[in-house]
Formats: sequence, structure tokens, C-alpha cells
Amino acid sequence: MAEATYTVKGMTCSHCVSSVTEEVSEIDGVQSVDVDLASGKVTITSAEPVPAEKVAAAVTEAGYELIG
Ligand code: 9UX
Repeated sequence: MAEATYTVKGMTCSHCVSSVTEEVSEIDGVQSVDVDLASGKVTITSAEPVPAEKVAAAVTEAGYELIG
């Protein structure tokens, strides 16, 4: 099991959270995604580590920016 936490810039409402959760959940191997609106933290659990570029691409696809 791998767990990684990233920071996303630009989420300001619960629909933003839904969009990010949906896109990140579609990445191969992702088992769960937890998005905290207040902090912008996105925690991803997966069997194997997910490449950061894939997370960045999914966040961009959702319309936000990965900043950390
Ligand atoms: Mo809510 Mo987020 O109306 O970009 S969906 S602010």
C-alpha cells in the first residue's frame, strides 16, 4: 500500500472537490482519494506508488493546479 499527499491550488467549493476526486480516482491503481477543501490536501492511496506526473495531469484535467 502506498499513500501520498499533494497540495492543489484553486479549489474553493465542494464541487471543486468532486471534480478533483473524480479525475484522480481514474488514475490506474488508485484505491482511494481524500480531498480536504480547507487545506487543499489530496491524499491518494494505491497498491503501488502513483507517478506524480499522472497526479498533476489529472488535477490539470479537472481544472486546478498541483503546487506541491
Ligand atoms: Mo465551485 Mo470550484 O462553484 O472551481 S466548482 S468554485
